[in-house]
Amino acid sequence: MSDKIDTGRRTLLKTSAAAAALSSVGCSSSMEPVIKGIESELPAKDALTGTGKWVGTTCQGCTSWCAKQVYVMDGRAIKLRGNVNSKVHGEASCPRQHLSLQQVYDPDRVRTPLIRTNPKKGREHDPMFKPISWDEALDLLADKILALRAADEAHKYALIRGRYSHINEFMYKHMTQMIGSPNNISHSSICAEAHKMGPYYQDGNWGYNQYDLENTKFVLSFGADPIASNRQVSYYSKTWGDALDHAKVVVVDPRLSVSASKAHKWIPIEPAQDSVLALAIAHVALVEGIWHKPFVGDFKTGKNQFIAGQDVASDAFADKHTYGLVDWWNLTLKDCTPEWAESISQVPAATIVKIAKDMGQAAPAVQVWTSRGAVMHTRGTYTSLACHALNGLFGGIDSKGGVFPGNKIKLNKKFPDSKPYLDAIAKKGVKYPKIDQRGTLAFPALKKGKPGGGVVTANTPNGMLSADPYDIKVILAYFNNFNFSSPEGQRWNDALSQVEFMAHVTTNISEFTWFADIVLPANHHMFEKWGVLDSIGNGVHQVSVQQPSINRLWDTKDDESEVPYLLAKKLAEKGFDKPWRYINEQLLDPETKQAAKNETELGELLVRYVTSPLWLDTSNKYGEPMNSWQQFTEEGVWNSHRYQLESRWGKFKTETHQFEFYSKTLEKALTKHAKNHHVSIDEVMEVCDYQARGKLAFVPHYEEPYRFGDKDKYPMLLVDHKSRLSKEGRSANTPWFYEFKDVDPGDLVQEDSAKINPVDAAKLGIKTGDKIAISSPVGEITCTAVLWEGVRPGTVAKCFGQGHWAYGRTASSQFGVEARGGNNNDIIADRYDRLSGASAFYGHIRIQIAKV
Ligand SMILES: Nc1nc2c(c(=O)[nH]1)N[C@H]1C(S)=C(S)[C@@H](COP(=O)(O)OP(=O)(O)OC[C@H]3O[C@@H](n4cnc5c(=O)[nH]c(N)nc54)[C@H](O)[C@@H]3O)O[C@H]1N2
Ligand SMILES: Nc1nc2c(c(=O)[nH]1)N[C@H]1C(S)=C(S)[C@@H](COP(=O)(O)OP(=O)(O)OC[C@H]3O[C@@H](n4cnc5c(=O)[nH]c(N)nc54)[C@H](O)[C@@H]3O)O[C@H]1N2
Ligand code: SF4
Ligand SMILES: [Mo]
Repeated sequence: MSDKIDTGRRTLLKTSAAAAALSSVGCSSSMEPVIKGIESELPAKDALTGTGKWVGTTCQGCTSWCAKQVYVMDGRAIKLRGNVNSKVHGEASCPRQHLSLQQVYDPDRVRTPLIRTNPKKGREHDPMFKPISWDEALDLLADKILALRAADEAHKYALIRGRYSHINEFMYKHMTQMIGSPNNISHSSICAEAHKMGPYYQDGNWGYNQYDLENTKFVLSFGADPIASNRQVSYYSKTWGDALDHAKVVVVDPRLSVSASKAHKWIPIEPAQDSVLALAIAHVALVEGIWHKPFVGDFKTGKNQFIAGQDVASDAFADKHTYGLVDWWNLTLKDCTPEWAESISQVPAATIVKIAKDMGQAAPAVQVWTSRGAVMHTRGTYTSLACHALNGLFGGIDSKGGVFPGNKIKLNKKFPDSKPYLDAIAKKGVKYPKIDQRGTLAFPALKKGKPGGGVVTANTPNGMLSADPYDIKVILAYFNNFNFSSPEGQRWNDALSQVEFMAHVTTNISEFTWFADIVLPANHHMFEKWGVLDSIGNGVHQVSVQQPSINRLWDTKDDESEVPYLLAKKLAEKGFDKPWRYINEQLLDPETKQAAKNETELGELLVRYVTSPLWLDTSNKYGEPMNSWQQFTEEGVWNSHRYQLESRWGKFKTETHQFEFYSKTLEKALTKHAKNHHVSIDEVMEVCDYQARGKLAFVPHYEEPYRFGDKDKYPMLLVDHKSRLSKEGRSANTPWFYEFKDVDPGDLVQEDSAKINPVDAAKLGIKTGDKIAISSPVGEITCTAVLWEGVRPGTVAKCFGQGHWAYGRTASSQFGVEARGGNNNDIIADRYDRLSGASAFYGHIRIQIAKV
C-alpha cells in the first residue's frame, strides 16, 4: 500500500494502536483515493451513445437510507456516490454502496414471473419453478384472494413486508384492509423495536436519534458501531475520526467493533450486562452531584442528599425538565454502586467512576448511543431505559453535542381513508385479532404506549403453526426473507409449507421464495423503482427520491406500485372492484388531480403525493424551499432546516411532558395492558419473563440476563454482529462481499469466520482456519475458526449474513441444496423482549464449539 493511501486513511479515521494491529481497517477510507481517481477519469459522455449523467436515488443497503447519485451511461449504472446535495452526508458513503452494482446486475436475478410445479413444499423439495406471464401470475393470486373472501375467510390473507419505502401504505395497509384482513405484518420487531423503548418511555420519541458528533465532548456507545452499521453510516464514518480529537469516546461491546478499535476505551462487556454499567454510572453521577442541573434540576436546599444506600425525601428535589429522579433513586439506584456493578460485570469500579466523572465534566455535550446489541435481548426494554436515562441525566437531550430525534418535517405518508371502500366481508375480516398474537397477555408489544400496538414479527409462524388465532391460507410478501432473518427460521419453513398459496415479490430466489407458489420479479429498489425515503444526521432531516435511472434488463416490476395496481385491476375484472376504485378515486396526483393511467404511472404519482409538501406547498416552513417536482427529482434530495436545540424541553410527548426517569408513560401503558387481561402488572411481568415487581417496572433497573441452555453443555455465549458488507440480507450473492470480507475486524476473506479468544481456543485445541461446529440447544452451524484477541473470553463473535442455501450461485455452496457458511439464526432460540415485541438476538445464546 502506498504512503499516499495510508495517509489518507489516517486522516479520515484516526487509527488507534489497537486497530493498526489488525489487518482490517476501513475499506471505505483506504479505497477512497482510488475511487476518487476512477471518478475523475469517468468520461463525461459515452463515446458511442453521447450519454452520461448523475441521477439522484436512495440506497437501502441499510437503514441509513443515504441519498445517492448513480452515474448512468447508455442506460447502465456505472458508479455510485453520496448525493452531493445532501446536507446529512454529502458525497460521503460507506463501502457497501459499490456492492449495489453487483446486486442490480446479479446474473441470478429473477427475470420473469415464475410458478411452482412441485406441489410438495419444504426445504428439501425443489419448487421446480417455471416461467409464466405477469397476467397469469396475478390471475392466480386474484383467484386465491377471491376464494378466501367467498368462503368468509378474508382474514386468512396476509401481507408480509420486509423493507419498504414511504409509498408502501397503499399496498401494505389499505389494500389489505379492503381485501378484509387485519394481517399486514412488518419486520420491525426483528429489526430494532426494543431500541425505541428507552427514548419513547422517557422522552416520547418512538424512533431513533441523531447524535451531534461534531460538537460532542463525550461519546458512550452501548454496542453501537456507527462506522460499520447503525443508522447513518456514511455521515458518522466521515465524522468519527475528527470526534476523537475533541471528545472522549468509550465503546461498550463484547467484541472489538470497528468503532471500538477507533475509540479511547473499549469495554468488552459480558453479553446483556450493559444495564449494570449504565445504572452504576447514573449512581455515581448522583452521589458526586455531577448530573446536569439546568436540565434535571437540583435539591431545594442546594445540598446534595444522594448518599449511597440512603433514601431521599420525595419533596426534597425540585425537578426541572425531568420527572421522578428521586423515585428512581429510592426504588433502585441508591444501591447501584460501582462496586455492585463490578461484582456483576467485572468492569472495575474505578473505571465506572472515571467514566461518570468525565461525563459530568463534558455535560451537556454528552451522547449515549444504544444499539440492537445492547437491547435486543429478553428483558432488553430495561437496558434501553437504563442507557437512554444517561442522556437525560447528563443533559444531552436536545443539547449541542448531545442527542436529538429527527427534525420535524412534513410528508403525506398517510394515504386517503379507505374505510368507505370496506364492504361487509372486509369490515368483518379486519376485526379479527392479528396472526402474530400481539396484545395477548404474553405479548404486550407496547408500541407508542398502546398494548398490541407493535408487531411481533417472529411470532407469526408460531401463530400460523398452532392456528392460534387461526391459520393463514394466502400470503403476498415482498422485500423480506424471514426464514433466514428470524431466530429459529425453521419455524417459518414449517409454517410456510402449510400455506395454501404464497406470492413473493423479490429480486432473487431467496429462502423465503423457496416456499412460494408464484414468484413476482421485483425492480431493484435503487436503480429501477419509484420510492421515497428519509434519513437523519448532522442536525438535518433529508428526504430523498428513488427513481428509475437505468434500462430495466428483465420483465420486472415495482413492488409497491405496479404489483398492487395490476392486482387491483385483476380483482376488479373478476368482480371485486374496491381497491381499483380506491386507486382511481383516491390516489390522485397532487397537481393534476388525475389518477394514474396505467401501472407504470402509479409509482411516480405516489412519490409525488407523498413528497408534495416539499415542492408544491410554498408555506413549507421545515426546510429549504423547492420550486418544483423537477427540482426535487433532479437534485434527488430535500434538506430540512437544522435541528433547533432544546426545542422539546418542557414539552416532551410523555405523560408528564418531562423526561421521565420514573416513566408515567410506561406505567399507563402497562396498566392498560394488565386491565385488558384482568391481571395485575406483577402478573404481566411474570408471564412476560421480567424480574421486576411493583414500581420497579416503571424505572430503569437491573434484570439478570436470561440465558438459554445448560451451562455445562453450552459453556460459551454467541455474540452476533453485522458485517460491514451486509446490506441486511441483500448483498449475499455479490462476489465482493466475500472478496473484501476482511474489512470486518478479525474475519478472513472468502470464509464465514467465528472469532474465538486465543485463551479459549488453546483450551479447545482450535487453530485459525479449523472448520468448527457451533451448536446451541436449537441447532448447529459450521464455519471457520479465527483466533482473535478482539473478543471477550467465553464468547464467540460471528457476523450475521452467511449460511444461505438459496439466493444465488455465490451466496450458497450449491443453490437450493447446500449452504455457504452458517446462518446464526439457526442457533438463536426464538425468544422475545415481550414489552416491545422484539425478538432477542443477543444474550441468551449459550453455545458449544468443536472441531469438525
Ligand atoms: N453494515 C451494515 N449496517 C447496517 C445494516 C446492515 O445490514 N449492515 N442494517 C441496518 C439495520 S436494518 C439496523 S436495524 C441497524 C442496527 O444498528 P445497531 O442498532 O447499531 O445494531 P447492530 O449493528 O445490529 O448491533 C450489534 C452490535 O452489538 C454488539 N453486541 C452484541 N451483544 C452485545 C451486548 O450484549 N452488549 C453490547 N453493548 N453490545 C453487544 C455487536 O458486537 C455489534 O457491534 O443497522 C443498520 N446498518
Ligand atoms: N442474526 C441476526 N439476524 C438478523 C439481524 C442481525 O443483525 N443478526 N438483523 C435483523 C435486522 S436489523 C433486520 S432489519 C432484518 C432484515 O430482514 P428482512 O426484512 O427479512 O430483510 P432481508 O433479509 O434483507 O431480505 C430481503 C429480501 O428481499 C428480496 N430483495 C432483495 N432486494 C430487493 C429489492 O430491491 N426489492 C424487492 N422487492 N425485494 C428485494 C430478497 O428476497 C431478500 O432476501 O434481519 C434481522 N435479522
Ligand atoms: S449501505 Fe447504508 S450507509 Fe451504505 S450507502 Fe447504503 S444506506 Fe448508506
Ligand atoms: Mo433492522
